Amino acid sequence: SEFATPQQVNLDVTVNGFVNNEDVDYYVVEAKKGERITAEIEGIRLGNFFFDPVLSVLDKNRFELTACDDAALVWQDGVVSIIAPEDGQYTIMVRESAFGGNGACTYRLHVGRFPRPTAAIPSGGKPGETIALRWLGDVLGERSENYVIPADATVPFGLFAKDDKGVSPSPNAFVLDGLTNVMEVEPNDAPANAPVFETPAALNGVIEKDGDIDFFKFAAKKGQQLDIHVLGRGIRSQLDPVLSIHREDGGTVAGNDDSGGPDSYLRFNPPADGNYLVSVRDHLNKGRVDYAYRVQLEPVHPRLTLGLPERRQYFDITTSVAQGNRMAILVSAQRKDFGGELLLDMKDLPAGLTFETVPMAGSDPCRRAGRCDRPADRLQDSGRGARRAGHRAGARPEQRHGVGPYGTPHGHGHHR
Ligand SMILES: [Ca+2]
Ligand SMILES: [Ca+2]
Ligand SMILES: [Ca+2]
Ligand SMILES: [Ca+2]
Repeated sequence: SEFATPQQVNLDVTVNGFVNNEDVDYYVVEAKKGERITAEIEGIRLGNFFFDPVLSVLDKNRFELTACDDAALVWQDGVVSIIAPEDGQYTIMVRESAFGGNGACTYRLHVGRFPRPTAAIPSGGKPGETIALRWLGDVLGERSENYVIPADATVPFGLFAKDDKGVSPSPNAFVLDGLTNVMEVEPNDAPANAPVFETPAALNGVIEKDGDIDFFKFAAKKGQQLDIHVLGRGIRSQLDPVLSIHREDGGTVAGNDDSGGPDSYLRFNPPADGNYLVSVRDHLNKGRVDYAYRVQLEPVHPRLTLGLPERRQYFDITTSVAQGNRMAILVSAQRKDFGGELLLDMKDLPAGLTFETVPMAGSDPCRRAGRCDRPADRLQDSGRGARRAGHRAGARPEQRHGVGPYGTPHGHGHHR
């Protein structure tokens, strides 16, 4: 469409569309002065195609009020919010970032008055506990609520912001790491003002303005190692964190900026008994009301990551085992902080199927095929049985940090 001939849409709808080459789509909405208008697009997150959308909001004079190409919250999709400065019409523009596009570039555009906070802290907790949640980054400002984490919550998990105007179209990331939450208390820009906590714990805060740095203090024993992860992008925050560990009497003993992405990680081996400080800041010393972080400090846990190397992203693996026949599945295993033999099992197989693997020795290069067998004499009746025997491989691979469908980092394969 053209700016002069946009498609009229109501507020609080989802528009399904697609972007062709050099295509720009215009949608116009009617809003009252002071109303919150948000547009959030799902393009690349639909997983159909490498479609990188850009959103803008224009007023009736074609003046751009706001625009967004990529936002950490929604990956390379965009999200824009305004408070309508006057009664009237506002135009939402959708295009591909390089003005490309084709029939596979489908999108879902959510337009409405719903809340759209860009961060929530604390950004994790224990199933069943009640937390004092702060919603940050909404164009109408911060909001707080008591929130009960469902006792049966499972990964991936996210929080949907709700108010009297609606519900966010996609959740904010929330980590179920079982750690005790510690909240920052400003001012904490100097070690002398650092709140004291005990490990293991998760520290939650915001680098809320340019130049902000947040200190926290804890006691450690010589040789008792800690794994320290800072989740910025891992909780879909725009913050690019820098982590440092300092001695109480001054001097930095460890630090990390990026660890396979903008987030920070280090394994801290305390050189002596005593008090230490953790500090978090932005790598460019920038800050914003939604630059949230979560620092996880835990003892070293053994981790196991299983993968199905033949799996394609966004597709589940289905294995069909023909009657009287067998099928092999390739499984990869990555051990961290433990060694020794691994034995795989597959639960809840359909009747008549058996599964067999040989142990993966500690010294093994990390791949092994599992085998499903289906003897001919066990399933006599047929066509139906044969179709039912198509079985989803149970060992879903763990995904990389931050690529879960709900933006919840769940690369931590803790085996406690
Ligand atoms: Ca984009
Ligand atoms: Ca802060
Ligand atoms: Ca601070
Ligand atoms: Ca970083």
